[in-house]
Amino acid sequence: MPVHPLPRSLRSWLLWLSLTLLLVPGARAEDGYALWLRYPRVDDAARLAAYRATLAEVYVAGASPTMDAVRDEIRRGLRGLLDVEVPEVAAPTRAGTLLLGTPAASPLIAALALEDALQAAGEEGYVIRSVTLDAGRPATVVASHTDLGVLYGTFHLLRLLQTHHPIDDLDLVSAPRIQHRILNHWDNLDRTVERGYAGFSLWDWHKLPDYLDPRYTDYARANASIGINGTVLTNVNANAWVLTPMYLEKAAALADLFRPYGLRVYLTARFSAPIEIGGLDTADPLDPAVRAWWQAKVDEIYRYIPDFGGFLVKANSEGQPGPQDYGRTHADGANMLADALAPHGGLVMWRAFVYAAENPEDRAKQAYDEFVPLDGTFRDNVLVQVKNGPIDFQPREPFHPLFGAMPQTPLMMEFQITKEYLGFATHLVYLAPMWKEVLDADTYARGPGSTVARVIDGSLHGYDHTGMAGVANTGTDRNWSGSHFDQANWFAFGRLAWDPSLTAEAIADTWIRMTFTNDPAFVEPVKRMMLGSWEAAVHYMTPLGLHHLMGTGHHYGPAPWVDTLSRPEWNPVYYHRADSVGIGFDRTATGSDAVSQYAPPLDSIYGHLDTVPEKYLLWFHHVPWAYEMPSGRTLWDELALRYQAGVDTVRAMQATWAAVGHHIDAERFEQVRVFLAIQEKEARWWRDASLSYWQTFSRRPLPEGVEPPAHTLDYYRSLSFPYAPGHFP
Ligand code: GCV
Repeated sequence: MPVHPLPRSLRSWLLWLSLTLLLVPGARAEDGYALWLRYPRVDDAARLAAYRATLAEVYVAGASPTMDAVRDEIRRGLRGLLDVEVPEVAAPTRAGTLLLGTPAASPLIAALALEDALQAAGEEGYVIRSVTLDAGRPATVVASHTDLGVLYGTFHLLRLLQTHHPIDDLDLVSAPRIQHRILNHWDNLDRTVERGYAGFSLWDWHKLPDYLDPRYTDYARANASIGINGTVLTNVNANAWVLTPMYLEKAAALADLFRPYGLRVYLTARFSAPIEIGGLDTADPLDPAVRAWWQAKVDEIYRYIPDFGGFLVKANSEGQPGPQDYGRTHADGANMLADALAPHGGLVMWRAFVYAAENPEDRAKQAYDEFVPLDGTFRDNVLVQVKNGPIDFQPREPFHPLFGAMPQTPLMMEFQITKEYLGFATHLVYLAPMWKEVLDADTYARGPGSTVARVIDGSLHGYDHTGMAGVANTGTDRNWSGSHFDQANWFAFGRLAWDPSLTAEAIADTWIRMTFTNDPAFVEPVKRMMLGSWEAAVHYMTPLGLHHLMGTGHHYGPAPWVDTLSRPEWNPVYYHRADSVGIGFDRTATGSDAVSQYAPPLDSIYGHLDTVPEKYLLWFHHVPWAYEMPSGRTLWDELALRYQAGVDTVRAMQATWAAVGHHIDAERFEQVRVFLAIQEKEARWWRDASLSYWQTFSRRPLPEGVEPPAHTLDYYRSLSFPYAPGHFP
């Protein structure tokens, strides 16, 4: 028998690696660090020749740190994609000049009569156009009113090359539909990341402000490439220390690095900071000493960071201090901070994620009850930041009823990019379809067509400020997001914040081409896999409107049986209400009446069993196990088959991946392959644990086609994960 010094799995992996290197031209190990900003040589010879002719030289107008970033990126991009050194010239010399700049910086660009298009592009938007210069020479221009717009346009042009689009007849105008496109880092000063599954925090606070990790610049590049223009550096479960001079100096160093990329720095404000670091004995927002303290603190912050964006605040929620501790309202608290920030042009993003243990009302109703009466009482520089759904980033939720219900208060969207309730970094779940479902939902606030997207882009109510926040999924892992496919969610968040009307499919298509390859034999199946991945996770975790069934604290895996936590609304049994009759939360008029928080006709659509969309059935209704579903099956059978469908889809994803892997590098292929295997195992766990538990109520057999559980319910109940990542009790 031959003796193999290496284990079999490692041997086959090495074989795979060497075969890939031999067989796939240009395939080399990739670790994912470059994100979607890989610039590999264009592998279509005709396209490459056309690009080289159209982009034969580069003229960059203007000198500023942002224009330096433009120069750096175009050089980097063209060097990689065209595999030639494209010269930078002081004036066009031949056919095929790429002109990058503002009309203010360049008479040449000013002479191109782009004014109408530039007007439409606004401050951050840009124009990309194929033009003819005086001498009759064809050229391409990327222009904007601002240097930042030129940078955004440069990334767009590179995207066209990366996705192999023709560029000889361009006429594009692009402007963001949302003003504040912001990442929320739930990063702590000790570098742990709440709900972070990609290692530790990117911010190395201890070495800042002296050591500036080159990764900070790549972070800024990545964000600028997708139009993100703000970053909240710290966790909403805030630490007042970040407002002390020592930390402000560190935050300022990051702000200085990010500035050329248009990325503004924001911080979270702990409401009790005047007590904790200010030596006061109250944080009452109406107390003159407290107000003076915040004013002085804000003035100080602006001395460190002259373009500081403002504060994000979680108050009177999950134990965080807030104005209600002093008998004041959320508006009193937000307005105090807003008054301090207003002279500097700063914003307050005040979160509507509030619910209280003492409040016996359905948790799904509490934020609406709290905030709607305050509509119109917030200062002009306050935005209320609302999670996409009324509970908490569940695998699927109906849109939050606050959207459409506060016409006089700018509401901004809060999505979660990190996958706290969606399988952490190992499960492949592409989130754009979920975000699109919410953005495209009709609130009916002003009749049909009053979509959530129109609420947050300000067009429905005429808001002065608009914003979209995404809870970041980045960390120190080499691939930034913990998995290669989670990069797609960061990318999709930025693209949707720029333009919520983009489709999930178009975003996936672009991302796959930039991140892996343009080969349609890879792009098409992988795109289909991504587009079906969210629904698959909903099926194997929380089908038909079920929600909040995850393990206590860490939210890893199923634990629908938990009923022992001190706060009722922290127990999964609060949400599913399973009994011998049926399952689901009655939120109709006979139950908590949460449906009444939705505008007509949605209140009635959601409120009746025969009209409620199946996907929200158990969110709004307690439904008998024997209830006949539109499919003709009983609810029990339908539920069980949904769990099975989720598992089956993951298996199909595994097969897809195995079939297309040879189109890409072995390193990324292998990690995705293993992660899909983990996902399949955990999808079975979800199915088996959940169905075993539901069966104790339904007392019905599993329908044909559903695999029997591998273990007993007691086994699933016995599992415990005290060290699951992302959770710091
Ligand atoms: C930052 C959920 C999460 C918490 C998070 C909270 C919030 O409850 O589990 O980790 O805290 O949402 O959004 O404030």
